[in-house]
Amino acid sequence: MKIKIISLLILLQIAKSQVVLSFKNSCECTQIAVDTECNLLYPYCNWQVNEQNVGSCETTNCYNLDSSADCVLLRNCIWNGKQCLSTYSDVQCNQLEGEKDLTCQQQNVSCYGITGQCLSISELPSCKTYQSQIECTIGQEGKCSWSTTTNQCGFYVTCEQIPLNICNTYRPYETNYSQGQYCHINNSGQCVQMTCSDITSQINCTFVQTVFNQDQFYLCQWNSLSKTCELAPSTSNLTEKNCFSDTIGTYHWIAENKYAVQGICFPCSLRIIKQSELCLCEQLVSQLDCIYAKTCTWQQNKCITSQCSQFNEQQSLCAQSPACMYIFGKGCIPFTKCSDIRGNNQFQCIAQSLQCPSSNGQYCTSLPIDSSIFCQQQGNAYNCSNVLIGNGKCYWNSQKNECQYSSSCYSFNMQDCQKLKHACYYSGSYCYPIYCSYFSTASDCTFYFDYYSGSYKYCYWNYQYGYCDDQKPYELDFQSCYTSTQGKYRWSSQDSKIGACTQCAAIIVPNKRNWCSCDQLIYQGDCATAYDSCLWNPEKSQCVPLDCSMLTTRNLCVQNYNCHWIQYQNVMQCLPFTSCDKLPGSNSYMCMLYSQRCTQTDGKYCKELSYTDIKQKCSSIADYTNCYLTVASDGVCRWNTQTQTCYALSECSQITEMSFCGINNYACYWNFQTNTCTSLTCSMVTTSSECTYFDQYINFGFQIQMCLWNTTCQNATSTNLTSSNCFTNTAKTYRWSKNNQTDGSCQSCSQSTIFTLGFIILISLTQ
Ligand SMILES: *[C@@H]1O[C@H](CO)[C@@H](O)[C@H](O)[C@H]1NC(C)=O
Ligand SMILES: *[C@@H]1O[C@H](CO)[C@@H](O)[C@H](O)[C@H]1NC(C)=O
Ligand SMILES: *[C@@H]1O[C@H](CO)[C@@H](O)[C@H](O)[C@H]1NC(C)=O
Ligand SMILES: *[C@@H]1O[C@H](CO)[C@@H](O)[C@H](O)[C@H]1NC(C)=O
Ligand SMILES: *[C@@H]1O[C@H](CO)[C@@H](O)[C@H](O)[C@H]1NC(C)=O
Ligand SMILES: *[C@@H]1O[C@H](CO)[C@@H](O)[C@H](O)[C@H]1NC(C)=O
Ligand SMILES: *[C@@H]1O[C@H](CO)[C@@H](O)[C@H](O)[C@H]1NC(C)=O
Ligand SMILES: *[C@@H]1O[C@H](CO)[C@@H](O)[C@H](O)[C@H]1NC(C)=O
Ligand SMILES: *[C@@H]1O[C@H](CO)[C@@H](O)[C@H](O)[C@H]1NC(C)=O
Ligand SMILES: CC(=O)N[C@H]1CO[C@H](CO)[C@@H](O)[C@@H]1O
Repeated sequence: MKIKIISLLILLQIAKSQVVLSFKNSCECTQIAVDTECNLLYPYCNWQVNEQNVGSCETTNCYNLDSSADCVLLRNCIWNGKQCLSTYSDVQCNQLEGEKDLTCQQQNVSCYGITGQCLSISELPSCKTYQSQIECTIGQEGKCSWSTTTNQCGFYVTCEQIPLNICNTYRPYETNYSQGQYCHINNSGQCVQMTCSDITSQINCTFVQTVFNQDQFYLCQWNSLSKTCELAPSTSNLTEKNCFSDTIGTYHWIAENKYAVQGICFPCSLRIIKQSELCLCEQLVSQLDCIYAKTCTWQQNKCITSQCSQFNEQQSLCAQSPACMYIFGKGCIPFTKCSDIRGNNQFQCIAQSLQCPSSNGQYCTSLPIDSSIFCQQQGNAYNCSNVLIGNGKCYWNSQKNECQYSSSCYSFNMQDCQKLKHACYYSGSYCYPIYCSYFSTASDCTFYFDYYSGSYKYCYWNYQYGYCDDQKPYELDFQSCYTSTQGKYRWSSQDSKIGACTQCAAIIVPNKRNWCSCDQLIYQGDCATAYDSCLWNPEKSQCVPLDCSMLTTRNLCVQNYNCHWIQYQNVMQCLPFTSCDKLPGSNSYMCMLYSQRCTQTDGKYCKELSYTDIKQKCSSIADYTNCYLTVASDGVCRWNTQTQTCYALSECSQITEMSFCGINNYACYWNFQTNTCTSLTCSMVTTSSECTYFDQYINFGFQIQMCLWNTTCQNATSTNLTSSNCFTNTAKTYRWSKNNQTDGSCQSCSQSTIFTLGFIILISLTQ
């Protein structure tokens, strides 16, 4: 029973000490409120004034563009020599049918050659194959350069390769936001990348472009004391005047009202993601991860949540820290409750605390429960495009003149779809969700946003086979584990050589309840639901346990009571469980990577958890890091900072942090009104799919309360359940008694003599 709406939501800010700008994050036309900013986005957007004299920034229609140069800049437009046409599906370069005297690029900027034989860049020959200086212009590598010393055509990938005589003037490509110079000769006489500090005037101190990446800019800022230009660590110095223009149109200014100076320079592409997925400071084991985590402080060999007063000068960090809130005039103070923060729109609220990303018109509130109603309440295209919700998206339906909600890409038309970069793509006549393998080049292969789950997904380029694959965080190393997962995974030890990249939100509550064993699952539908441990044998008409070797990922393997994930013949694989004892591991996280039965350690090797061994209680753990979220024989452990002791959690109400309340999503939920972690009941669940059961205890939930959806979510008993929900709504402790959907009853499995110790992963793992 996972209640989506109560999980804490947060915005993902760029967490590094530099601001990387990319056109992929450009503002949408309708996010812009001012004509001067809208004009900067011409021809993509244009300012329109209606009969009531109200202006708005609109997406340009191909038919309204009368020059080839403007037309070809728009992704879905093609110039045919006379007019700009809208294409409903992609026209390949070799299909272009323009007037004879048009070059390919005059019809579509991404096509080269002469009409009739237009080629896309990947179809061009390599620069190296050109024999003369005249041919040496563009090849499959991009811009080609002729070397007068070797009389050969080649290409450059770094400034260092560029001959000094052309260093200052070399342009790998031109963009609208070109910083003028890409490379320059430094004081040692070498040709190097232009950086912020090479810029000498305040007016030009905006951003620098990375030489060989057309879509990567670094924000600079002017230091008025030293009169130098430096790399900007954040966007907090940007003002109403330069917020939009200095960020190549990817941030916009949100003020309290038209006349207020207080405001914030806000990324247009920001989305709200679930904070419950992010690591808490206390979960970070390695010092490096703690340093990367901007709201944490490394102190006495442990990582702790920073004091709010440290963020008085850094509003965006203050707003990101779950423990703090930023109040205009007061600075950064400990978080109390949303209704203590004034704000009459979402942006004012987010600027003060990401935990309160909405407003009732006067004070900030948590995010509205129902996104579709929230979207509908947005009365104009500007408000509709700027509203932030957790998953899904609000979009303006100009035919119906209303703001609508969609949870996936499929409902967007071509124009909207094409603007949802890194989330959706348009093909044929449909809008589809993006996934890693959609990206066809290493430079595009970065991340995408999944509207359905409301989360970012990361990709990596597989150089061996040349394709874009889903990132496998557990393969990340000490250096990149935390940063590459944007703070969702952490390195499991203080030592860079020993350890693994492990997920913070995968908090496991061991469960002593009597799960049904595979052979007890008589109904084929129940066996199918237990797909991660059982398999239906059609010949025998029986449900049989899965062979460990069939579990090919670590997560499926470690959850299975009978298997463990270990190295055998130099490969990590899933083998029948034998013992935890010989497996090296100095803390609980490392040991659980073999099997979730191995939660204990003697400091060097792992040990199996025994519920009866009193030596394995939380109170016997003396060390802070090992205590934190270790699963011991009496439950999930926590550190008491007052008494400096380790204890087992038993009640939801013992939890005071919002993100930690998600430790058992089937037992506790965060109440935004009272700001407390509270026990769940069936009646709190608002959707039928989440109406299953709840755990009556936070830790070793022997007891559950079954729920059932009957217009609302209500308490139920096994007699209320049917073949379709008997197994699921009883936490796998009851099964349907006959292999017939309509005949039979919902019966307990616990009569069985086999005692199964099961584990639940509360947050589904993706690796
Ligand atoms: C322009 O050409 C590129 C490269 O082949 C292609 O991906 C793109 O879809 C074309 N644009 C249009 C509007 O057809
Ligand atoms: C700013 O940069 C442009 C382009 O490189 C240059 O022409 C101009 O002189 C610079 N302005 C100042 C004040 O340095
Ligand atoms: C010039 O660039 C080279 C190569 O990056 C570097 O090693 C050298 O220190 C730089 N010189 C100065 C004075 O910055
Ligand atoms: C930029 O920000 C820093 C600290 O955030 C501050 O010290 C400095 O005065 C600011 N500069 C300007 C021009 O606002
Ligand atoms: C748009 O949002 C602003 C700020 O919240 C609000 O003042 C305005 O009334 C909204 N407009 C409409 C039409 O809802
Ligand atoms: C739903 O609840 C009503 C009374 O509240 C009850 O009569 C009915 O049988 C219930 N439906 C099911 C499917 O249990
Ligand atoms: C539902 O069950 C819980 C305990 O399992 C109980 O506390 C609660 O009062 C029950 N609610 C109703 C409406 O009967
Ligand atoms: C469960 O069954 C009882 C008795 O038939 C009925 O009163 C109750 O409304 C049912 N509960 C639900 C949630 O349908
Ligand atoms: C399931 O049970 C119903 C009712 O007893 C019976 O009519 C039907 O034939 C059974 N179906 C199968 C596939 O056995
Ligand atoms: C803001 C800006 O510089 N826009 C320019 C982008 O490029 C087109 C075509 O090269 C120009 O017409 C715009 O003025």
